[in-house]
Amino acid sequence: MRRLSFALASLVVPLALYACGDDDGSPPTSNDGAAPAQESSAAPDTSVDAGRDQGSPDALRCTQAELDAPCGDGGGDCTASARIEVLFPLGAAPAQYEPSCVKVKVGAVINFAGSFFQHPLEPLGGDTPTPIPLQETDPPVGASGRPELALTMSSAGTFGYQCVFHPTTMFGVIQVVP
Ligand SMILES: [Cu+2]
Repeated sequence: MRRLSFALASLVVPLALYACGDDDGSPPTSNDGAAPAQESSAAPDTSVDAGRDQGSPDALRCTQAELDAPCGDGGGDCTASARIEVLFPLGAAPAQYEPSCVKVKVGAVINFAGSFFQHPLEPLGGDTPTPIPLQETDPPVGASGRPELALTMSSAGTFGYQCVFHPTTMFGVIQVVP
């Protein structure tokens, strides 16, 4: 008999909760947190400008103008450099990759330096296959004093990336030219 009572109680409680939730007239919450509806995409256009952030999950968020700008702290055309350091935070607070929009030549090394544990790196958008891996754990600390992931850009293409945790704050594009 005890067992039966327990079974009845476990049936009644969820029913009571359900009825209670129904009484307040609030709309269903099953859609909370869902991604916003995507705009229907027209014919594919693979140019960087066309891929700029317009709500598409794999949009590249650097313009070609940004990638063509003179190489500086913010990135740009760094095809004269054999190695680019892309810095991001060690702490949990998000901050944009520096630089975030970079153009280099085939053979250049992009050295990501920061906490991959706090800011997991993931490829997003652009050409495939991408040289940018999903990196969720910290590689060894390098000369920058931060965990470093050195990636050799072995083929031409345009490759997007972002932080898994802070995709609206931390994102970038590496364009590799012959
Ligand atoms: Cu992050």
